[in-house]
Amino acid sequence: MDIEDIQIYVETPDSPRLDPTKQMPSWILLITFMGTRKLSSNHVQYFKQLLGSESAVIDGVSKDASADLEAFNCDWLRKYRGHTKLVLRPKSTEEVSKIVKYCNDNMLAVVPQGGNTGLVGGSIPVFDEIIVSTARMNSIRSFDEMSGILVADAGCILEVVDQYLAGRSHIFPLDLGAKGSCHLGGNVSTNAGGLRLLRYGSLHGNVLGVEVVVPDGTIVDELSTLRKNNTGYDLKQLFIGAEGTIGIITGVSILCPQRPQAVNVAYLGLESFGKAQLAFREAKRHLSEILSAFELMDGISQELVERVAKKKPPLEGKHPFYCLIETSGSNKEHDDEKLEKYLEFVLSNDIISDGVLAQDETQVQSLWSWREGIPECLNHWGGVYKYDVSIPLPELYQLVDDTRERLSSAGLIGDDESLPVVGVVGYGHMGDSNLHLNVPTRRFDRDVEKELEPFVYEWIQKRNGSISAEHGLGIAKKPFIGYSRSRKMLDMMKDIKKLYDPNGIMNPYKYI
Ligand code: FAD
Ligand code: 2HG
Ligand code: ZN
Repeated sequence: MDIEDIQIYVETPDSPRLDPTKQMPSWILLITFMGTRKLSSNHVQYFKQLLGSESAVIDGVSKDASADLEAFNCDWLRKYRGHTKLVLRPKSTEEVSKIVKYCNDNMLAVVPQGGNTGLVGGSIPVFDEIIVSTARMNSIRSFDEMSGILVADAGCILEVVDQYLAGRSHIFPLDLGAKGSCHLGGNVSTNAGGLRLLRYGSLHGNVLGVEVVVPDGTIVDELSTLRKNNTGYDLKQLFIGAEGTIGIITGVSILCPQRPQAVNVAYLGLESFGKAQLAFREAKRHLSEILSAFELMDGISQELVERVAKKKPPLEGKHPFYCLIETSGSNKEHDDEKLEKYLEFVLSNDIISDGVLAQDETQVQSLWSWREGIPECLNHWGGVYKYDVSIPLPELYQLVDDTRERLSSAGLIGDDESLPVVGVVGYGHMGDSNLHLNVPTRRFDRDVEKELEPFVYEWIQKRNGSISAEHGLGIAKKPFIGYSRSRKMLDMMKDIKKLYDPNGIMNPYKYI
Protein backbone atom coordinates (compact mmCIF):
# COMPACT_ATOMS: atom_id res chain seq x y z
CA MET A 1 0.00 0.00 0.00
CA ASP A 2 1.26 3.50 -0.83
CA ILE A 3 1.21 6.17 1.81
CA GLU A 4 -1.17 8.29 -0.30
CA ASP A 5 -3.72 5.45 -0.16
CA ILE A 6 -4.11 5.86 3.56
CA GLN A 7 -6.97 8.14 4.48
CA ILE A 8 -6.67 9.68 7.89
CA TYR A 9 -9.93 10.59 9.57
CA VAL A 10 -9.45 12.57 12.75
CA GLU A 11 -12.46 12.12 15.02
CA THR A 12 -12.87 15.02 17.46
CA PRO A 13 -15.62 15.31 20.06
CA ASP A 14 -17.57 17.58 17.65
CA SER A 15 -17.00 15.86 14.31
CA PRO A 16 -19.75 13.81 12.61
CA ARG A 17 -19.38 10.09 13.35
CA LEU A 18 -18.49 7.69 10.55
CA ASP A 19 -20.99 4.89 10.21
CA PRO A 20 -19.00 1.63 10.11
CA THR A 21 -22.01 -0.30 8.85
CA LYS A 22 -21.86 1.74 5.64
CA GLN A 23 -19.30 0.73 3.06
CA MET A 24 -16.05 2.25 4.18
CA PRO A 25 -12.55 1.62 2.85
CA SER A 26 -10.69 -0.40 5.45
CA TRP A 27 -7.43 1.42 4.86
CA ILE A 28 -8.96 4.46 6.49
CA LEU A 29 -7.12 5.23 9.70
CA LEU A 30 -9.60 6.34 12.33
CA ILE A 31 -8.01 8.60 14.86
CA THR A 32 -9.87 10.09 17.78
CA PHE A 33 -8.16 13.30 18.70
CA MET A 34 -7.86 13.42 22.44
CA GLY A 35 -5.55 16.37 22.85
CA THR A 36 -2.86 14.50 24.76
CA ARG A 37 0.56 16.18 25.05
CA LYS A 38 4.03 15.44 23.73
CA LEU A 39 6.61 13.78 25.92
CA SER A 40 9.57 15.88 27.13
CA SER A 41 12.85 15.08 28.89
CA ASN A 42 11.39 16.61 32.09
CA HIS A 43 8.69 13.96 32.07
CA VAL A 44 11.30 11.24 31.55
CA GLN A 45 13.30 12.63 34.47
CA TYR A 46 10.24 12.30 36.71
CA PHE A 47 9.76 8.65 35.75
CA LYS A 48 13.45 7.84 36.26
CA GLN A 49 13.34 9.24 39.77
CA LEU A 50 10.07 7.47 40.50
CA LEU A 51 11.16 4.02 39.31
CA GLY A 52 14.79 4.26 40.39
CA SER A 53 16.36 1.23 38.76
CA GLU A 54 17.93 1.55 35.28
CA SER A 55 16.11 -1.50 33.93
CA ALA A 56 12.74 0.07 34.75
CA VAL A 57 12.96 2.79 32.08
CA ILE A 58 13.80 2.45 28.40
CA ASP A 59 14.48 6.05 27.47
CA GLY A 60 14.44 6.96 23.80
CA VAL A 61 13.70 10.62 24.53
CA SER A 62 17.12 11.74 25.80
CA LYS A 63 19.11 9.19 23.76
CA ASP A 64 18.75 6.79 20.84
CA ALA A 65 17.22 3.59 22.21
CA SER A 66 15.56 2.37 19.01
CA ALA A 67 17.05 -1.13 19.24
CA ASP A 68 15.70 -1.63 22.78
CA LEU A 69 12.33 -0.11 21.89
CA GLU A 70 11.83 -2.22 18.75
CA ALA A 71 10.19 -5.24 20.44
CA PHE A 72 7.69 -2.94 22.19
CA ASN A 73 6.82 -0.96 19.04
CA CYS A 74 6.08 -3.93 16.79
CA ASP A 75 3.32 -6.51 17.16
CA TRP A 76 3.39 -10.30 16.77
CA LEU A 77 1.89 -10.09 13.28
CA ARG A 78 4.47 -7.48 12.15
CA LYS A 79 1.45 -5.47 10.97
CA TYR A 80 1.33 -2.57 13.42
CA ARG A 81 4.20 -0.24 14.24
CA GLY A 82 4.23 2.28 17.04
CA HIS A 83 6.63 5.13 17.74
CA THR A 84 7.00 5.08 21.47
CA LYS A 85 10.13 6.67 22.84
CA LEU A 86 9.50 5.58 26.41
CA VAL A 87 8.80 2.22 28.01
CA LEU A 88 8.16 2.09 31.76
CA ARG A 89 8.49 -1.20 33.61
CA PRO A 90 7.09 -0.71 37.12
CA LYS A 91 7.57 -3.34 39.80
CA SER A 92 4.53 -2.63 41.98
CA THR A 93 0.92 -1.47 41.88
CA GLU A 94 1.93 1.70 43.77
CA GLU A 95 4.42 2.55 41.01
CA VAL A 96 1.76 1.98 38.34
CA SER A 97 -0.55 4.27 40.29
CA LYS A 98 2.03 7.08 40.44
CA ILE A 99 2.85 6.72 36.73
CA VAL A 100 -0.80 6.85 35.71
CA LYS A 101 -1.60 9.78 37.99
CA TYR A 102 1.32 11.77 36.58
CA CYS A 103 0.27 10.92 33.00
CA ASN A 104 -3.29 11.98 33.69
CA ASP A 105 -2.23 15.24 35.34
CA ASN A 106 0.12 15.98 32.43
CA MET A 107 -2.17 14.68 29.64
CA LEU A 108 0.31 12.01 28.55
CA ALA A 109 -1.15 9.03 26.69
CA VAL A 110 -0.44 5.49 27.91
CA VAL A 111 -0.58 2.02 26.33
CA PRO A 112 -0.58 -0.94 28.75
CA GLN A 113 1.44 -3.84 27.37
CA GLY A 114 1.67 -7.43 28.61
CA GLY A 115 3.29 -10.14 26.49
CA ASN A 116 2.52 -8.24 23.26
CA THR A 117 0.92 -11.30 21.67
CA GLY A 118 -2.42 -9.61 20.90
CA LEU A 119 -3.67 -10.02 17.34
CA VAL A 120 -5.56 -6.74 16.82
CA GLY A 121 -2.83 -4.15 17.37
CA GLY A 122 -4.15 -3.13 20.82
CA SER A 123 -0.80 -3.34 22.61
CA ILE A 124 1.07 -1.13 20.14
CA PRO A 125 1.03 2.68 20.39
CA VAL A 126 -0.45 4.46 17.39
CA PHE A 127 1.93 7.41 17.81
CA ASP A 128 4.38 7.98 20.67
CA GLU A 129 2.21 6.97 23.65
CA ILE A 130 4.16 5.78 26.68
CA ILE A 131 4.17 2.00 27.06
CA VAL A 132 3.60 0.71 30.57
CA SER A 133 4.81 -2.88 30.55
CA THR A 134 3.76 -5.37 33.24
CA ALA A 135 6.82 -7.58 32.63
CA ARG A 136 8.42 -6.91 36.04
CA MET A 137 5.21 -7.45 38.01
CA ASN A 138 5.37 -11.21 38.03
CA SER A 139 4.80 -12.61 41.52
CA ILE A 140 2.23 -15.14 42.54
CA ARG A 141 0.63 -13.56 45.59
CA SER A 142 -1.27 -16.53 47.01
CA PHE A 143 -2.80 -19.88 46.15
CA ASP A 144 -5.33 -21.76 48.23
CA GLU A 145 -5.28 -25.49 47.43
CA MET A 146 -8.63 -26.03 49.13
CA SER A 147 -10.62 -23.59 46.97
CA GLY A 148 -8.29 -23.48 43.94
CA ILE A 149 -8.21 -19.67 44.10
CA LEU A 150 -5.06 -18.00 42.81
CA VAL A 151 -4.10 -14.37 43.28
CA ALA A 152 -1.27 -13.17 41.05
CA ASP A 153 0.38 -10.08 39.58
CA ALA A 154 -0.80 -9.06 36.11
CA GLY A 155 2.66 -9.61 34.58
CA CYS A 156 2.88 -13.34 35.37
CA ILE A 157 3.36 -15.38 32.21
CA LEU A 158 0.45 -17.77 31.61
CA GLU A 159 2.63 -20.86 31.13
CA VAL A 160 4.69 -20.12 34.25
CA VAL A 161 1.51 -19.87 36.30
CA ASP A 162 0.14 -23.07 34.83
CA GLN A 163 3.36 -24.90 35.72
CA TYR A 164 3.15 -23.52 39.27
CA LEU A 165 -0.42 -24.81 39.46
CA ALA A 166 0.56 -28.20 37.99
CA GLY A 167 2.86 -28.68 40.99
CA ARG A 168 -0.22 -28.17 43.19
CA SER A 169 -2.59 -30.46 41.18
CA HIS A 170 -4.45 -27.55 39.62
CA ILE A 171 -4.72 -26.08 36.14
CA PHE A 172 -5.19 -22.53 34.84
CA PRO A 173 -8.66 -22.36 33.26
CA LEU A 174 -7.26 -20.77 30.06
CA ASP A 175 -4.79 -22.22 27.59
CA LEU A 176 -3.65 -20.78 24.27
CA GLY A 177 -0.85 -21.02 21.75
CA ALA A 178 0.84 -17.85 23.04
CA LYS A 179 1.02 -19.17 26.63
CA GLY A 180 4.83 -18.93 26.74
CA SER A 181 4.70 -15.12 26.32
CA CYS A 182 1.27 -13.69 27.19
CA HIS A 183 0.59 -12.24 30.65
CA LEU A 184 -2.39 -12.82 32.94
CA GLY A 185 -3.21 -9.09 32.80
CA GLY A 186 -3.23 -9.25 28.98
CA ASN A 187 -5.36 -12.39 29.07
CA VAL A 188 -7.96 -10.77 31.31
CA SER A 189 -7.82 -7.46 29.42
CA THR A 190 -8.56 -9.27 26.13
CA ASN A 191 -10.97 -11.76 27.74
CA ALA A 192 -9.00 -14.42 25.87
CA GLY A 193 -10.94 -17.57 24.97
CA GLY A 194 -8.43 -20.22 23.96
CA LEU A 195 -8.45 -23.96 23.55
CA ARG A 196 -10.51 -25.15 26.53
CA LEU A 197 -13.27 -22.59 26.90
CA LEU A 198 -15.63 -25.44 26.04
CA ARG A 199 -14.70 -27.09 29.32
CA TYR A 200 -13.72 -24.34 31.77
CA GLY A 201 -15.82 -21.43 30.49
CA SER A 202 -14.87 -17.81 29.87
CA LEU A 203 -12.78 -15.50 32.04
CA HIS A 204 -15.98 -13.56 32.76
CA GLY A 205 -16.92 -16.56 34.88
CA ASN A 206 -13.53 -17.60 36.25
CA VAL A 207 -12.06 -14.25 37.28
CA LEU A 208 -13.20 -13.54 40.83
CA GLY A 209 -11.54 -10.20 41.29
CA VAL A 210 -9.19 -7.63 39.81
CA GLU A 211 -6.87 -4.95 41.13
CA VAL A 212 -6.85 -2.03 38.72
CA VAL A 213 -5.24 1.38 38.49
CA VAL A 214 -7.84 3.67 36.93
CA PRO A 215 -6.85 6.71 34.84
CA ASP A 216 -6.73 9.22 37.74
CA GLY A 217 -4.19 6.94 39.45
CA THR A 218 -6.55 5.47 42.07
CA ILE A 219 -5.91 1.84 42.96
CA VAL A 220 -9.21 -0.06 42.89
CA ASP A 221 -8.66 -3.13 45.03
CA GLU A 222 -11.35 -5.61 44.05
CA LEU A 223 -9.22 -8.73 44.47
CA SER A 224 -12.09 -10.72 45.91
CA THR A 225 -11.56 -14.40 46.58
CA LEU A 226 -15.28 -15.06 46.95
CA ARG A 227 -17.18 -17.18 44.47
CA LYS A 228 -20.45 -15.50 45.29
CA ASN A 229 -21.00 -11.80 45.88
CA ASN A 230 -24.28 -10.22 44.82
CA THR A 231 -23.73 -6.81 46.36
CA GLY A 232 -24.44 -4.37 43.55
CA TYR A 233 -23.11 -4.01 40.01
CA ASP A 234 -20.35 -6.47 39.15
CA LEU A 235 -17.95 -3.73 38.01
CA LYS A 236 -14.92 -6.00 37.64
CA GLN A 237 -16.60 -7.34 34.48
CA LEU A 238 -16.00 -3.94 32.85
CA PHE A 239 -12.25 -4.50 33.01
CA ILE A 240 -12.43 -8.04 31.60
CA GLY A 241 -12.06 -7.45 27.88
CA ALA A 242 -11.57 -3.65 28.21
CA GLU A 243 -8.19 -3.88 26.41
CA GLY A 244 -6.57 -1.29 28.65
CA THR A 245 -8.99 1.52 27.78
CA ILE A 246 -10.26 2.28 31.29
CA GLY A 247 -7.39 1.22 33.53
CA ILE A 248 -4.34 -0.97 33.99
CA ILE A 249 -4.97 -4.33 35.63
CA THR A 250 -2.21 -4.98 38.17
CA GLY A 251 -3.50 -8.13 39.87
CA VAL A 252 -6.07 -10.86 39.28
CA SER A 253 -7.83 -13.39 41.43
CA ILE A 254 -9.02 -16.46 39.58
CA LEU A 255 -10.69 -19.79 40.23
CA CYS A 256 -8.53 -22.68 39.01
CA PRO A 257 -9.94 -26.19 38.55
CA GLN A 258 -8.36 -29.44 39.73
CA ARG A 259 -5.82 -30.67 37.17
CA PRO A 260 -7.22 -33.67 35.28
CA GLN A 261 -5.34 -36.91 36.00
CA ALA A 262 -6.23 -38.49 32.68
CA VAL A 263 -5.89 -36.63 29.38
CA ASN A 264 -6.56 -38.21 25.99
CA VAL A 265 -6.17 -36.64 22.57
CA ALA A 266 -7.52 -37.96 19.27
CA TYR A 267 -6.86 -36.50 15.81
CA LEU A 268 -9.46 -37.32 13.18
CA GLY A 269 -9.69 -37.02 9.39
CA LEU A 270 -13.12 -36.21 7.90
CA GLU A 271 -14.51 -35.76 4.43
CA SER A 272 -16.79 -32.74 4.96
CA PHE A 273 -17.72 -30.00 7.40
CA GLY A 274 -21.13 -31.66 7.69
CA LYS A 275 -19.37 -34.76 9.05
CA ALA A 276 -17.32 -32.63 11.44
CA GLN A 277 -20.61 -31.35 12.88
CA LEU A 278 -21.85 -34.91 13.32
CA ALA A 279 -18.57 -35.85 15.00
CA PHE A 280 -19.03 -32.92 17.39
CA ARG A 281 -22.62 -33.83 18.18
CA GLU A 282 -21.59 -37.42 18.91
CA ALA A 283 -18.61 -36.25 20.99
CA LYS A 284 -20.98 -34.32 23.24
CA ARG A 285 -23.27 -37.34 23.48
CA HIS A 286 -20.56 -39.97 24.15
CA LEU A 287 -18.01 -37.93 26.06
CA SER A 288 -20.18 -35.31 27.78
CA GLU A 289 -18.46 -34.31 31.05
CA ILE A 290 -14.93 -35.38 30.01
CA LEU A 291 -14.86 -33.48 26.69
CA SER A 292 -12.35 -30.63 27.14
CA ALA A 293 -11.61 -29.47 23.56
CA PHE A 294 -13.11 -29.90 20.12
CA GLU A 295 -11.02 -28.09 17.51
CA LEU A 296 -11.41 -27.85 13.74
CA MET A 297 -8.63 -27.62 11.17
CA ASP A 298 -9.25 -27.61 7.42
CA GLY A 299 -7.08 -29.53 4.93
CA ILE A 300 -5.13 -26.50 3.75
CA SER A 301 -4.24 -25.43 7.31
CA GLN A 302 -2.63 -28.83 7.87
CA GLU A 303 -0.87 -28.82 4.47
CA LEU A 304 0.66 -25.42 5.30
CA VAL A 305 1.79 -26.61 8.76
CA GLU A 306 3.37 -29.65 7.08
CA ARG A 307 5.07 -27.42 4.50
CA VAL A 308 6.41 -24.85 6.97
CA ALA A 309 7.19 -27.04 10.00
CA LYS A 310 8.48 -29.85 7.75
CA LYS A 311 7.06 -32.67 9.83
CA LYS A 312 5.22 -35.90 9.11
CA PRO A 313 1.43 -35.60 9.43
CA PRO A 314 -0.36 -37.74 12.04
CA LEU A 315 -2.53 -39.55 9.43
CA GLU A 316 -1.44 -41.34 6.24
CA GLY A 317 -3.89 -39.93 3.68
CA LYS A 318 -5.10 -36.37 3.05
CA HIS A 319 -8.53 -35.28 4.28
CA PRO A 320 -10.58 -32.12 3.61
CA PHE A 321 -11.10 -31.60 7.36
CA TYR A 322 -9.48 -32.61 10.63
CA CYS A 323 -10.73 -32.44 14.21
CA LEU A 324 -8.77 -32.61 17.42
CA ILE A 325 -10.64 -33.97 20.41
CA GLU A 326 -9.35 -33.82 23.95
CA THR A 327 -10.84 -35.48 27.01
CA SER A 328 -9.83 -34.61 30.57
CA GLY A 329 -10.99 -36.63 33.52
CA SER A 330 -10.03 -38.28 36.78
CA ASN A 331 -10.16 -41.96 35.84
CA LYS A 332 -8.02 -43.16 32.93
CA GLU A 333 -9.82 -46.49 32.45
CA HIS A 334 -13.23 -44.86 32.40
CA ASP A 335 -12.11 -42.14 29.96
CA ASP A 336 -10.30 -44.63 27.67
CA GLU A 337 -13.41 -46.77 27.49
CA LYS A 338 -15.65 -43.83 26.65
CA LEU A 339 -13.28 -42.49 23.99
CA GLU A 340 -12.82 -45.93 22.40
CA LYS A 341 -16.60 -46.39 22.20
CA TYR A 342 -16.90 -42.94 20.65
CA LEU A 343 -14.21 -43.67 18.06
CA GLU A 344 -15.78 -47.03 17.24
CA PHE A 345 -19.13 -45.34 16.74
CA VAL A 346 -17.91 -42.53 14.48
CA LEU A 347 -15.76 -44.89 12.41
CA SER A 348 -18.42 -47.57 11.95
CA ASN A 349 -21.04 -44.95 11.08
CA ASP A 350 -18.78 -43.39 8.46
CA ILE A 351 -18.69 -40.07 10.28
CA ILE A 352 -14.90 -40.00 10.30
CA SER A 353 -12.60 -41.43 7.63
CA ASP A 354 -9.55 -42.05 9.82
CA GLY A 355 -8.21 -41.25 13.27
CA VAL A 356 -5.29 -41.64 15.64
CA LEU A 357 -5.18 -41.67 19.43
CA ALA A 358 -2.16 -40.33 21.35
CA GLN A 359 -0.44 -43.10 23.33
CA ASP A 360 1.63 -40.94 25.66
CA GLU A 361 2.30 -37.33 26.70
CA THR A 362 4.77 -36.78 23.81
CA GLN A 363 2.12 -37.82 21.31
CA VAL A 364 -0.45 -35.63 23.07
CA GLN A 365 1.86 -32.62 22.56
CA SER A 366 2.66 -33.65 19.02
CA LEU A 367 -1.03 -33.90 18.00
CA TRP A 368 -1.77 -30.55 19.65
CA SER A 369 1.09 -28.95 17.69
CA TRP A 370 -0.88 -29.54 14.45
CA ARG A 371 -3.56 -27.26 15.83
CA GLU A 372 -1.67 -24.82 18.07
CA GLY A 373 1.10 -24.34 15.48
CA ILE A 374 -1.23 -23.01 12.73
CA PRO A 375 -0.96 -19.24 13.50
CA GLU A 376 2.83 -19.35 13.63
CA CYS A 377 3.14 -21.34 10.39
CA LEU A 378 0.76 -19.01 8.54
CA ASN A 379 2.96 -16.09 9.60
CA HIS A 380 5.74 -17.58 7.46
CA TRP A 381 5.00 -15.46 4.34
CA GLY A 382 4.58 -11.66 4.16
CA GLY A 383 1.49 -11.22 6.34
CA VAL A 384 -1.87 -12.68 7.33
CA TYR A 385 -5.35 -11.16 7.19
CA LYS A 386 -7.13 -12.50 10.26
CA TYR A 387 -10.83 -12.70 11.04
CA ASP A 388 -11.91 -14.18 14.35
CA VAL A 389 -15.62 -14.74 14.06
CA SER A 390 -18.51 -16.28 15.90
CA ILE A 391 -21.39 -17.61 13.81
CA PRO A 392 -23.94 -20.38 14.39
CA LEU A 393 -22.25 -23.74 13.77
CA PRO A 394 -24.09 -24.92 10.62
CA GLU A 395 -22.73 -21.97 8.59
CA LEU A 396 -19.34 -21.71 10.32
CA TYR A 397 -17.20 -23.00 7.45
CA GLN A 398 -19.30 -21.50 4.64
CA LEU A 399 -17.49 -18.21 5.26
CA VAL A 400 -14.18 -19.83 4.30
CA ASP A 401 -15.62 -21.33 1.08
CA ASP A 402 -17.25 -18.04 0.10
CA THR A 403 -14.08 -16.05 0.80
CA ARG A 404 -11.95 -18.51 -1.17
CA GLU A 405 -14.37 -18.32 -4.09
CA ARG A 406 -14.27 -14.52 -4.00
CA LEU A 407 -10.47 -14.26 -3.96
CA SER A 408 -10.16 -16.95 -6.68
CA SER A 409 -12.62 -15.13 -8.94
CA ALA A 410 -10.57 -11.97 -8.44
CA GLY A 411 -7.49 -13.93 -9.59
CA LEU A 412 -5.58 -13.25 -6.39
CA ILE A 413 -4.74 -16.77 -5.10
CA GLY A 414 -2.07 -19.16 -6.30
CA ASP A 415 1.38 -20.75 -6.01
CA ASP A 416 2.79 -18.21 -8.44
CA GLU A 417 4.98 -15.80 -6.43
CA SER A 418 3.45 -12.83 -8.25
CA LEU A 419 0.01 -13.57 -6.75
CA PRO A 420 -0.55 -12.09 -3.30
CA VAL A 421 -2.62 -14.82 -1.60
CA VAL A 422 -1.05 -18.12 -0.51
CA GLY A 423 -4.39 -19.68 0.51
CA VAL A 424 -7.65 -19.23 2.40
CA VAL A 425 -7.57 -21.14 5.65
CA GLY A 426 -10.22 -21.99 8.24
CA TYR A 427 -9.70 -23.47 11.69
CA GLY A 428 -10.74 -22.76 15.24
CA HIS A 429 -12.66 -23.59 18.33
CA MET A 430 -15.50 -25.54 16.76
CA GLY A 431 -16.86 -26.45 20.20
CA ASP A 432 -17.48 -22.72 20.79
CA SER A 433 -18.69 -21.91 17.23
CA ASN A 434 -15.59 -19.73 16.83
CA LEU A 435 -13.87 -19.76 13.45
CA HIS A 436 -10.49 -18.29 12.55
CA LEU A 437 -10.55 -17.29 8.90
CA ASN A 438 -6.94 -16.60 7.95
CA VAL A 439 -5.67 -15.37 4.60
CA PRO A 440 -1.88 -15.75 4.49
CA THR A 441 -0.39 -13.46 1.86
CA ARG A 442 3.03 -12.83 0.37
CA ARG A 443 2.56 -9.14 1.22
CA PHE A 444 -0.18 -6.93 2.67
CA ASP A 445 -2.04 -5.95 -0.49
CA ARG A 446 -4.75 -3.40 -1.10
CA ASP A 447 -6.54 -5.45 -3.79
CA VAL A 448 -6.83 -8.37 -1.37
CA GLU A 449 -8.09 -6.08 1.35
CA LYS A 450 -10.72 -4.58 -0.95
CA GLU A 451 -12.07 -8.08 -1.67
CA LEU A 452 -12.09 -9.03 2.02
CA GLU A 453 -13.58 -5.94 3.59
CA PRO A 454 -16.37 -5.11 4.07
CA PHE A 455 -17.36 -8.47 2.46
CA VAL A 456 -16.42 -10.56 5.54
CA TYR A 457 -18.07 -8.16 7.99
CA GLU A 458 -21.29 -7.94 5.96
CA TRP A 459 -21.36 -11.74 5.70
CA ILE A 460 -21.16 -12.00 9.48
CA GLN A 461 -23.68 -9.24 10.12
CA LYS A 462 -26.25 -11.03 7.91
CA ARG A 463 -25.97 -14.03 10.23
CA ASN A 464 -26.06 -11.96 13.44
CA GLY A 465 -22.54 -13.14 14.25
CA SER A 466 -19.69 -11.42 16.03
CA ILE A 467 -16.80 -9.81 14.12
CA SER A 468 -14.52 -10.53 17.09
CA ALA A 469 -15.19 -13.71 19.04
CA GLU A 470 -12.08 -13.72 21.26
CA HIS A 471 -9.25 -11.47 20.03
CA GLY A 472 -10.93 -8.13 20.83
CA LEU A 473 -11.04 -4.87 18.88
CA GLY A 474 -7.72 -3.05 19.32
CA ILE A 475 -7.09 -0.80 16.35
CA ALA A 476 -7.80 -3.48 13.72
CA LYS A 477 -11.47 -4.02 14.45
CA LYS A 478 -12.40 -0.65 15.95
CA PRO A 479 -13.97 0.73 12.74
CA PHE A 480 -16.11 -2.37 12.33
CA ILE A 481 -17.69 -2.78 15.78
CA GLY A 482 -21.00 -1.47 14.32
CA TYR A 483 -21.39 -4.72 12.39
CA SER A 484 -21.90 -6.56 15.68
CA ARG A 485 -23.16 -3.97 18.15
CA SER A 486 -26.11 -1.57 18.04
CA ARG A 487 -25.78 2.21 18.11
CA LYS A 488 -27.23 2.21 21.64
CA MET A 489 -24.59 -0.24 22.88
CA LEU A 490 -21.83 1.84 21.27
CA ASP A 491 -23.14 4.99 22.94
CA MET A 492 -23.21 3.23 26.32
CA MET A 493 -19.63 2.03 25.81
CA LYS A 494 -18.51 5.55 24.90
CA ASP A 495 -20.23 6.87 28.04
CA ILE A 496 -18.26 4.39 30.16
CA LYS A 497 -15.00 5.39 28.50
CA LYS A 498 -15.74 9.10 29.07
CA LEU A 499 -16.72 8.51 32.68
CA TYR A 500 -13.58 6.59 33.68
CA ASP A 501 -11.09 8.21 31.33
CA PRO A 502 -12.29 11.79 30.77
CA ASN A 503 -8.89 12.92 29.48
CA GLY A 504 -8.65 10.02 27.04
CA ILE A 505 -5.14 9.00 28.14
CA MET A 506 -5.69 5.22 28.31
CA ASN A 507 -4.89 3.33 25.13
CA PRO A 508 -6.28 6.07 22.85
CA TYR A 509 -7.45 5.72 19.22
CA LYS A 510 -8.56 2.11 19.78
CA TYR A 511 -11.50 -0.07 20.82
CA ILE A 512 -14.57 2.22 20.43
P1 FAD B 1 -0.91 -7.78 24.96
O1 FAD B 1 -0.83 -8.25 23.56
O2 FAD B 1 0.30 -7.18 25.53
O3 FAD B 1 -2.11 -6.74 25.10
C1 FAD B 1 -3.39 -7.03 24.58
C2 FAD B 1 -4.35 -5.89 24.95
O4 FAD B 1 -4.55 -5.84 26.36
C3 FAD B 1 -3.83 -4.51 24.57
O5 FAD B 1 -4.93 -3.69 24.24
C4 FAD B 1 -3.17 -4.00 25.85
O6 FAD B 1 -3.16 -2.59 25.92
C5 FAD B 1 -4.06 -4.62 26.91
N1 FAD B 1 -3.37 -4.96 28.15
C6 FAD B 1 -2.31 -5.80 28.30
N2 FAD B 1 -2.00 -5.92 29.61
C7 FAD B 1 -2.87 -5.14 30.28
C8 FAD B 1 -3.07 -4.84 31.66
N3 FAD B 1 -2.30 -5.37 32.60
N4 FAD B 1 -4.07 -3.99 31.99
C9 FAD B 1 -4.87 -3.44 31.05
N5 FAD B 1 -4.72 -3.68 29.74
C10 FAD B 1 -3.74 -4.53 29.36
N6 FAD B 1 -6.30 -15.23 21.92
C11 FAD B 1 -7.40 -15.95 22.26
O7 FAD B 1 -8.38 -15.37 22.77
N7 FAD B 1 -7.46 -17.31 22.07
C12 FAD B 1 -6.44 -18.00 21.53
O8 FAD B 1 -6.52 -19.21 21.35
C13 FAD B 1 -5.26 -17.28 21.16
N8 FAD B 1 -4.20 -17.93 20.65
C14 FAD B 1 -3.11 -17.21 20.25
C15 FAD B 1 -2.05 -17.90 19.67
C16 FAD B 1 -0.93 -17.19 19.23
C17 FAD B 1 0.21 -17.94 18.61
C18 FAD B 1 -0.88 -15.78 19.39
C19 FAD B 1 0.32 -15.00 18.95
C20 FAD B 1 -1.92 -15.11 19.98
C21 FAD B 1 -3.06 -15.80 20.41
N9 FAD B 1 -4.14 -15.16 21.00
C22 FAD B 1 -5.25 -15.87 21.37
C23 FAD B 1 -4.12 -13.69 21.17
C24 FAD B 1 -3.36 -13.24 22.46
O9 FAD B 1 -2.40 -14.12 22.82
C25 FAD B 1 -4.29 -13.03 23.60
O10 FAD B 1 -5.16 -11.99 23.27
C26 FAD B 1 -3.60 -12.71 24.95
O11 FAD B 1 -4.59 -12.77 25.93
C27 FAD B 1 -2.90 -11.36 24.98
O12 FAD B 1 -2.09 -11.28 26.15
P2 FAD B 1 -0.79 -10.36 26.19
O13 FAD B 1 -0.25 -10.37 27.56
O14 FAD B 1 0.14 -10.73 25.12
O15 FAD B 1 -1.45 -8.94 25.90
C1 2HG C 1 -5.92 -19.72 17.89
O1 2HG C 1 -7.00 -20.21 18.20
C2 2HG C 1 -5.72 -18.25 18.11
O2 2HG C 1 -4.98 -20.40 17.46
C3 2HG C 1 -5.10 -17.52 16.94
O3 2HG C 1 -6.87 -17.63 18.54
C4 2HG C 1 -6.00 -17.49 15.74
O4 2HG C 1 -4.24 -16.49 14.51
C5 2HG C 1 -5.45 -16.68 14.59
O5 2HG C 1 -6.25 -16.25 13.75
ZN1 ZN D 1 -8.49 -18.93 18.88
